[in-house]
Amino acid sequence: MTKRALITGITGQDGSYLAELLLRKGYEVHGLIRRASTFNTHRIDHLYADPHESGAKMFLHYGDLSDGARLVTLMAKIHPDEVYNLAAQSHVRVSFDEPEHTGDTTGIGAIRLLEAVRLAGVDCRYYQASTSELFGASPPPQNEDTPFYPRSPYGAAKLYAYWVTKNYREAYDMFAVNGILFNHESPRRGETFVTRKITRAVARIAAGKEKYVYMGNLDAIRDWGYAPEYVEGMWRMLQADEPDDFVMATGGNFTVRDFLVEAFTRAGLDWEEHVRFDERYLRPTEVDALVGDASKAERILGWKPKVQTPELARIMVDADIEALKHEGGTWIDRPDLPDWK
Ligand code: NDP
Ligand code: GDR
Repeated sequence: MTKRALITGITGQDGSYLAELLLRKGYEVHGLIRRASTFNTHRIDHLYADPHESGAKMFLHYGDLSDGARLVTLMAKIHPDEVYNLAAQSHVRVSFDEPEHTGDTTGIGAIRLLEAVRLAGVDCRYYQASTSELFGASPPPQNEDTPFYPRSPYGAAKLYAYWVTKNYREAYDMFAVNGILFNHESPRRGETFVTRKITRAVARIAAGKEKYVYMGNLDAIRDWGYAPEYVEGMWRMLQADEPDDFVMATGGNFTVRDFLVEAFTRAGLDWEEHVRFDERYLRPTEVDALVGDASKAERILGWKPKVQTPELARIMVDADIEALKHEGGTWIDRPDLPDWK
């Protein structure tokens, strides 16, 4: 029997890699997309086949995590075997500007989806995209037993989503799990997250299109892994014998400055000549250091990432340099960034 998956957030970085993975594994993939006045499916266009054609395996449905009734209708219509809740207002800095919206989608959105599963009477496995931001101010290394101490409206909203997922597991015997994922990046990373902002700027500076990139706190420590490896971890979590929560991380310990050095050096540039400070990119409360201990995932799921942060930086710089050569012709190039990038 063909397995059926529903992915919320399918148009995002992780959603697109997960859709690719599941299609490769023979799944029928259903994705929730938001109606927008412009197309927002550039990351998954290469996977799409006209549903009128025989053999189409990916189907997109309009919906929004703020619309609970629609989620119930879709759940009843699709009857998925696996649900991956990846949708969220996922930008930490933006969550200070839009705290209520972030709470509504990133937090309450999760319970709307869990309720939709319950109300539609669907027997499925549920994955919640939890995050290392839950640990916030708790010092590294962080694992499944580290106390949570979120430092942003985003982190607090994800904390709610984490606990309702665990609660539905205990209250209704659902196979509902949290993947507590540390930062993971790729050439498909949103352009306003720090790694992609840097690698995109490196490409543009190397091509003479820009001279400077404006940055915030360079001392923050992160554990940056490679997104395609992490979506494989999500899938493994839903194939496990028992529902449980897992940290996924590389264990690497790098500052934003380290990432800058690696990325600029890859293009033969001196980062100090091109990086300037702008306090706009500081956060009212910062998460100083996130370094994950993913030994439980390795022990129980056999999951171990291969790509470490320096190699990731090189992959992303190379991809952005390549994308710039085809300026205007590929989805990767987006010259019209808003001013909060
Ligand atoms: P992205 O920001 O790239 O993608 C977010 C997705 O959510 C997009 O498809 C977006 O749709 C969708 N979305 C946003 N709001 C709504 C809404 N109200 N209703 C329906 N869909 C919505 O995130 P990533 O792919 O990087 O991350 C995936 C998930 O994992 C997120 O929940 C994130 O918080 C979490 N996470 C990410 C980590 C990372 O390092 N990448 C680490 C840990 C957790 P649209 O395209 O229309 O905007
Ligand atoms: P983060 O990612 O907040 O860890 O959340 P982001 O890339 O935005 O920031 C990482 C660190 O870099 C510092 N920083 C800057 N950040 C941005 N965006 N822009 C800048 O100019 C800049 N300068 C310095 C930040 O202060 C921060 O310390 C990501 C998201 O994907 C979340 O959804 C996810 O849950 C976590 O990772 C794990």
